[in-house]
Amino acid sequence: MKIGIACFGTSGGSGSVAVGLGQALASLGHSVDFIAPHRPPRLACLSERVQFQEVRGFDYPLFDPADHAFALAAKLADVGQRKRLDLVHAHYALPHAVSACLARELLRGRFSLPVITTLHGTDVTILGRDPSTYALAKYAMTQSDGLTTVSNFLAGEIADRFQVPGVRVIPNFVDTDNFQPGASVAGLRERLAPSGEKLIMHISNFRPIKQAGHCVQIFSRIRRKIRCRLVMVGDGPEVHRTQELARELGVERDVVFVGEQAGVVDYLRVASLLLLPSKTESFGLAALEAMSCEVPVVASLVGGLPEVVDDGISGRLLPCGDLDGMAVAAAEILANEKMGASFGRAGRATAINRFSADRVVPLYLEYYRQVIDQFKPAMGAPEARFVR
Ligand code: GMT
Repeated sequence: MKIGIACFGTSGGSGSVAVGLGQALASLGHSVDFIAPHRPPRLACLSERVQFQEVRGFDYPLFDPADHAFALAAKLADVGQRKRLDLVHAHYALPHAVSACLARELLRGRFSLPVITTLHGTDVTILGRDPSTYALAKYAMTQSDGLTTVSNFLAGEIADRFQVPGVRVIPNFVDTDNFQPGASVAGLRERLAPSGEKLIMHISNFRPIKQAGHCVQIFSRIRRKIRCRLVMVGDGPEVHRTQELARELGVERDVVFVGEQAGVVDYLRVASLLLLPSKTESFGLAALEAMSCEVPVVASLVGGLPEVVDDGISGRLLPCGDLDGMAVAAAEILANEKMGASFGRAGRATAINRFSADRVVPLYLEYYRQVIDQFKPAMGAPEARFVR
């Protein structure tokens, strides 16, 4: 198949899933065109089967550079027809799914371009709450020819908030060959833990929903009992405020902000724990990637995380905001090597048995074929509905 993938060019979870899916599809012999404003950070290498089509804003003075959605629709229609794509897979409702549906309509009567949308989380839980974006998000859901989401939790949110039932749940996945325990890059552990401290990792895009400040508050509690350091991986709007908080709590010497890192796996390989105290997570890809590297997870008991982390088996899940509870749970794991190793082994088993690319990517392929088969005959029916 020839697949177009519309996604963010940033390092957030939906972009990471989109890149992982495209690369897996290419390794199975399909050809994939990524269509985005910037090359996604994890899209390391291109080939004749994996290409990147940059979406540039219209060079027209009256147009606001923010008119990205129109430029995306035009690019999708151009690439779709020129490369005779079998379908477009839009990751995230806005702007990707709306632009993909517009591209399909631009081609109607000349070329059939089915649209499959995957809803990833904040496109439902945040954009779905805001009246100015609710209608657009609902349009994306009802006009897509196929609709998937990443957890049963989010499928429930979609049904409740948008009255769109029967969304296909295809979970996020992890490349368990890449995300596996092992030697990290030379010197990284020594640089991060010069006195052999245990390393607690937080990996996110530092948006408010991640509650990075809670990580520092939890860490300040753990540090009283255990020699450890907190490594903050990623970048985003909350970094500066989180650095300020570390200074206020007097722990700034043991909290390391390393910014965006293409090699997240290298940091996970030197971690003793992943901390993810988010306000909500539709799935929590960072937790799955940590588990695949045999890193125990302490996270909020919210959203889709209980579908990923088994409390007391591969990590600990505590109520969002329970800083003392998360600190006690984390300290217990760090102090008990056997517990940490057991949680790590169980986490990797979960990654391999439930969320590996080998298991999940075929589910997308089967769904693609269903949607294409359903779409072609109904090509003339403007009210084509998505495959349930
Ligand atoms: O906020 C982020 O983590 C980025 C966001 C996104 O849409 O890029 O992540 C969402 O999608 C990820 C991949 O499906 C999920 O693992 C995250 O849980 C989800 N984030 C939230 O729901 C807050």
